[in-house]
Amino acid sequence: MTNRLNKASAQRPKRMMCRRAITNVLRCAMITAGLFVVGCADDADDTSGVQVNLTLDPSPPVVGEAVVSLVLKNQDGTLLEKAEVKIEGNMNHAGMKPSFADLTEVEPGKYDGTLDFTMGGDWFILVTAQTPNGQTIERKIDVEGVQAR
Ligand SMILES: [Cu+2]
Repeated sequence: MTNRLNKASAQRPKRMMCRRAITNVLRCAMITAGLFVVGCADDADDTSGVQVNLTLDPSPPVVGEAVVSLVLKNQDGTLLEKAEVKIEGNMNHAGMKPSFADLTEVEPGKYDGTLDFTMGGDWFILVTAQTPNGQTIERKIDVEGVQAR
Protein backbone atom coordinates (compact mmCIF):
# COMPACT_ATOMS: atom_id res chain seq x y z
CA MET A 1 0.00 0.00 0.00
CA THR A 2 2.71 2.46 1.01
CA ASN A 3 4.68 1.49 -2.05
CA ARG A 4 1.73 2.13 -4.27
CA LEU A 5 1.16 5.60 -2.84
CA ASN A 6 4.82 6.47 -3.20
CA LYS A 7 4.78 5.30 -6.77
CA ALA A 8 1.74 7.39 -7.60
CA SER A 9 3.18 10.56 -6.12
CA ALA A 10 6.54 9.97 -7.76
CA GLN A 11 4.75 9.88 -11.07
CA ARG A 12 2.82 13.07 -10.58
CA PRO A 13 5.34 15.18 -12.54
CA LYS A 14 4.76 12.92 -15.54
CA ARG A 15 1.15 13.98 -15.58
CA MET A 16 2.23 17.60 -15.86
CA MET A 17 4.41 16.68 -18.81
CA CYS A 18 1.46 14.94 -20.37
CA ARG A 19 -0.66 18.07 -20.02
CA ARG A 20 1.96 19.96 -22.00
CA ALA A 21 1.31 17.58 -24.84
CA ILE A 22 -2.33 18.57 -25.04
CA THR A 23 -1.98 19.73 -28.64
CA ASN A 24 -0.76 16.29 -29.57
CA VAL A 25 -3.72 14.76 -27.79
CA LEU A 26 -6.10 16.92 -29.78
CA ARG A 27 -4.33 16.06 -33.00
CA CYS A 28 -4.61 12.35 -32.18
CA ALA A 29 -8.27 12.74 -31.32
CA MET A 30 -9.00 14.31 -34.67
CA ILE A 31 -7.10 11.67 -36.62
CA THR A 32 -8.78 8.77 -34.87
CA ALA A 33 -12.33 10.06 -35.22
CA GLY A 34 -14.78 7.83 -33.43
CA LEU A 35 -12.20 6.56 -31.00
CA PHE A 36 -11.88 8.01 -27.56
CA VAL A 37 -8.25 8.96 -27.11
CA VAL A 38 -7.54 9.34 -23.43
CA GLY A 39 -3.81 9.66 -23.55
CA CYS A 40 -0.93 10.48 -25.81
CA ALA A 41 2.17 10.28 -23.70
CA ASP A 42 5.17 11.96 -25.23
CA ASP A 43 8.84 11.34 -24.67
CA ALA A 44 9.23 13.83 -21.83
CA ASP A 45 8.97 11.26 -19.05
CA ASP A 46 11.76 8.90 -20.04
CA THR A 47 14.70 8.88 -22.39
CA SER A 48 13.33 6.25 -24.77
CA GLY A 49 11.42 8.68 -26.98
CA VAL A 50 8.72 6.05 -27.36
CA GLN A 51 5.22 7.44 -27.90
CA VAL A 52 2.33 5.68 -26.22
CA ASN A 53 -1.20 6.34 -27.49
CA LEU A 54 -4.07 4.75 -25.62
CA THR A 55 -7.67 4.33 -26.72
CA LEU A 56 -10.60 2.71 -24.95
CA ASP A 57 -13.69 0.89 -26.13
CA PRO A 58 -16.35 1.64 -24.99
CA SER A 59 -15.74 5.34 -24.93
CA PRO A 60 -16.31 7.20 -22.81
CA PRO A 61 -15.47 4.34 -20.44
CA VAL A 62 -18.12 2.75 -18.25
CA VAL A 63 -17.86 0.32 -15.34
CA GLY A 64 -17.04 -3.17 -16.55
CA GLU A 65 -14.63 -4.61 -19.08
CA ALA A 66 -13.08 -2.28 -21.61
CA VAL A 67 -10.83 -3.01 -24.56
CA VAL A 68 -7.61 -1.07 -24.10
CA SER A 69 -5.59 -0.45 -27.28
CA LEU A 70 -2.10 0.95 -27.24
CA VAL A 71 -0.11 2.10 -30.24
CA LEU A 72 3.61 2.33 -29.56
CA LYS A 73 5.90 4.35 -31.80
CA ASN A 74 9.63 4.82 -31.71
CA GLN A 75 11.14 8.27 -31.58
CA ASP A 76 11.50 8.26 -35.36
CA GLY A 77 7.79 7.58 -35.78
CA THR A 78 8.11 3.93 -36.79
CA LEU A 79 5.88 1.42 -35.05
CA LEU A 80 7.41 -0.34 -32.07
CA GLU A 81 6.80 -4.02 -32.74
CA LYS A 82 7.27 -7.15 -30.66
CA ALA A 83 7.14 -5.45 -27.26
CA GLU A 84 5.80 -7.16 -24.16
CA VAL A 85 3.12 -4.89 -22.80
CA LYS A 86 1.34 -5.04 -19.45
CA ILE A 87 -1.06 -2.57 -17.93
CA GLU A 88 -2.31 -1.95 -14.42
CA GLY A 89 -5.45 0.07 -13.73
CA ASN A 90 -5.81 1.92 -10.44
CA MET A 91 -8.21 4.42 -9.01
CA ASN A 92 -7.17 7.76 -7.57
CA HIS A 93 -8.31 6.79 -4.06
CA ALA A 94 -6.93 4.22 -1.64
CA GLY A 95 -8.34 0.83 -0.86
CA MET A 96 -9.09 -0.51 -4.34
CA LYS A 97 -7.69 -3.65 -5.85
CA PRO A 98 -5.91 -2.82 -9.10
CA SER A 99 -6.95 -4.43 -12.39
CA PHE A 100 -4.29 -6.02 -14.57
CA ALA A 101 -4.03 -7.04 -18.21
CA ASP A 102 -1.39 -8.44 -20.54
CA LEU A 103 -1.77 -6.95 -23.99
CA THR A 104 -1.42 -8.88 -27.24
CA GLU A 105 0.07 -7.43 -30.41
CA VAL A 106 -2.85 -7.53 -32.84
CA GLU A 107 -1.13 -5.69 -35.67
CA PRO A 108 2.36 -4.23 -35.91
CA GLY A 109 2.84 -1.80 -33.02
CA LYS A 110 -0.78 -2.13 -31.82
CA TYR A 111 -1.46 -3.94 -28.57
CA ASP A 112 -4.91 -4.85 -27.26
CA GLY A 113 -6.22 -6.25 -24.00
CA THR A 114 -9.20 -6.23 -21.68
CA LEU A 115 -9.18 -4.26 -18.45
CA ASP A 116 -11.90 -4.39 -15.82
CA PHE A 117 -13.00 -1.00 -14.50
CA THR A 118 -14.55 -2.23 -11.27
CA MET A 119 -15.98 1.09 -10.08
CA GLY A 120 -17.02 4.45 -11.46
CA GLY A 121 -14.70 7.42 -10.98
CA ASP A 122 -11.20 8.53 -11.87
CA TRP A 123 -8.68 5.87 -12.87
CA PHE A 124 -5.13 5.86 -14.15
CA ILE A 125 -3.40 3.20 -16.19
CA LEU A 126 0.24 2.30 -15.65
CA VAL A 127 1.78 0.99 -18.85
CA THR A 128 4.92 -1.15 -18.76
CA ALA A 129 6.45 -2.20 -22.07
CA GLN A 130 9.59 -4.25 -22.58
CA THR A 131 11.04 -3.52 -25.99
CA PRO A 132 12.89 -6.13 -28.06
CA ASN A 133 16.16 -4.29 -27.45
CA GLY A 134 15.75 -4.52 -23.68
CA GLN A 135 14.38 -1.10 -22.80
CA THR A 136 11.58 -0.74 -20.28
CA ILE A 137 9.01 1.93 -21.06
CA GLU A 138 6.78 3.09 -18.20
CA ARG A 139 3.92 5.54 -18.54
CA LYS A 140 1.00 6.71 -16.47
CA ILE A 141 -2.13 7.68 -18.39
CA ASP A 142 -5.14 9.22 -16.67
CA VAL A 143 -8.58 7.84 -17.41
CA GLU A 144 -10.95 10.21 -15.71
CA GLY A 145 -14.66 9.85 -15.24
CA VAL A 146 -15.35 6.15 -15.71
CA GLN A 147 -19.15 6.15 -15.59
CA ALA A 148 -21.23 3.99 -13.30
CA ARG A 149 -23.73 1.84 -15.14
CU1 LIG B 1 -12.80 3.01 -6.43
